[in-house]
Amino acid sequence: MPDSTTQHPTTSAAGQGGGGRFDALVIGAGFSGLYQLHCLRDRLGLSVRVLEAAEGVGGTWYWNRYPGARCDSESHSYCYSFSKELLEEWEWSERYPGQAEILRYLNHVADRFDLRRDIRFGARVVSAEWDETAELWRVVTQSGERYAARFLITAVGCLSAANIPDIPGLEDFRGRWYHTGQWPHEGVDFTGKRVGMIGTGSTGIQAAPVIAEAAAHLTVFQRTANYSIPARNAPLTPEFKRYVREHHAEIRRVMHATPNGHPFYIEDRSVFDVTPEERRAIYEVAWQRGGLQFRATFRDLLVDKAANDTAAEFIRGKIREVVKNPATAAVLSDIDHPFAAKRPPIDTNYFETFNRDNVTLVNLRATPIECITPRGIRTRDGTEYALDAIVFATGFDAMTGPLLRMDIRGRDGLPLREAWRAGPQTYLGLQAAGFPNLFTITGPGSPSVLCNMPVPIEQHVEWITDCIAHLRSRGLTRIEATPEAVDRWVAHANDAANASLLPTVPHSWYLGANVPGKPRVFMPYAGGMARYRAICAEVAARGYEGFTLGG
Ligand code: N01
Repeated sequence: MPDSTTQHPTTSAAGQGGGGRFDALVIGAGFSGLYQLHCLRDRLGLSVRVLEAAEGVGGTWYWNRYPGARCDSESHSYCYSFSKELLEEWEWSERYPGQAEILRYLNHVADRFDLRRDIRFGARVVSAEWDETAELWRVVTQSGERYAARFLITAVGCLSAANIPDIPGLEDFRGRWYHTGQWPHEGVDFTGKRVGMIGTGSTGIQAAPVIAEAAAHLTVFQRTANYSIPARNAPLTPEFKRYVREHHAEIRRVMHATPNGHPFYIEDRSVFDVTPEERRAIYEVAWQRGGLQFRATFRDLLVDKAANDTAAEFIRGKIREVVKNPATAAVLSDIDHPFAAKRPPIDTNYFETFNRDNVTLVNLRATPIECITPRGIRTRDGTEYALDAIVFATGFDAMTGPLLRMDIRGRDGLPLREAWRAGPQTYLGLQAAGFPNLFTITGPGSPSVLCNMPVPIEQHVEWITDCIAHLRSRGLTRIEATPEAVDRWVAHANDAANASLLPTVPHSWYLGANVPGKPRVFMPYAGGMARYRAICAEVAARGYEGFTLGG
């Protein structure tokens, strides 16, 4: 085997000593990093080290501890499916799992598969450089530890680089401020506090109702009004738990057959196949059932603006029905983009929260934030909102942010930041040309954030594992995407996006529009997970077509 000289450093249950040479390095110990470690170590027998910035496993669920943090995928689908035993022994308690329960699950996985002994916690990777002569990635952490490995796999998540807007005056604010993705582990007690929250994406929509219950007053600063569907979260019934236990294989089959990896099909009917009354009744049933299934009521919601308008108008009507103050309802329902063309949130009492006496909505489209003052937030009309705390629910430098915050350099020292200056360029979202043996789990150009995340994560991890096994079984040491394959994939991914309404929203984070100066490129692959899986399988079956293999 090409890597047989690799050392297998001694291990301890308490975590790892620093530095060393391995067959593979994995950056990140969330959903993807944990499974990648398991596959490479326990299936292929490789020496692997996972480098994780946090002091524990969990990734997104380690950091995002904000009030109300909960997954928008249903619990029975938001988990690994690679292990029958794991599926059978874990039981979720609610329809949508909360942050603490998901973190418990990932800790259980880490223990069950004995993963911790190969994870180095508190190890933030700052640079990774390809050494062409040795055919090794050389990786350095913030504390100066040095690692080397033939294969480098980023498992850094798509939404892990916090986006804190550059609003003048923040440094002078006398209260406390928080970003939802870097929430204090000990929690924050908002009792009796005047809280301002900026942002009304999925996170802000989850956090507002919970913060409003504790705070003396909550002021929500809304720049773009958003749709939201009631989650209808509830404890799982014994019947549903039994159904899940008895139908794992079937549930998984559905998840693998659908474009978004969720455990439900998209109805094969057009909005215009039914009468307006029938359509309204269908939307009503979906509204009452709650959750992301609302999007699955018709096949043309995401491709036909006129079809989408019917869903959009239904939801706007619901907002106006729920919110008692007509002026507030008008600001909340003044939504400027098609339904689900930005990631659609689901909520528990979000719009209802604006009926509380201690909640105020500020319309930043009418009066943008001018600055943060020592006492609070001042908008351009001169109003100063006095605050004890500011919550930034302002999202992430998505998909490319976590990769580009590291200094990754490929062949001839090519910086990834340079290669992606005009936006990310990948083959299958798995590799960039000029970066041999570097794999990006759920990288830009793959379905990733458009899906129920464990599905694309498992598919990528398994594909990468099979690919490395293929190389090793043939005595090969390297694999690299060709520039032609990258160009073809970028063109195909653009076509897939342009066939939908998704790229039509100018302020979407899918396009990088939430981060000033970021190139406007539609980043995820919109062709659907099932189709993507088939393409990846075909590429592998053809001897890794579009890649150069060598060594
Ligand atoms: O972030 P977002 P998020 N001044 O970027 C506003 C996943 N997720 O953390 O739309 C004022 O969606 C911004 O306004 P605008 C999910 O994939 C999953 O909520 O840019 N406002 C927007 O309202 C989700 O999509 C789950 O005009 C500013 C908000 O901040 C993704 O994470 C839960 C501003 C940011 O919304 C990101 O969601 C939560 C400024 N300078 C999240 N800058 C689960 O499944 C930004 N905004 C549990």
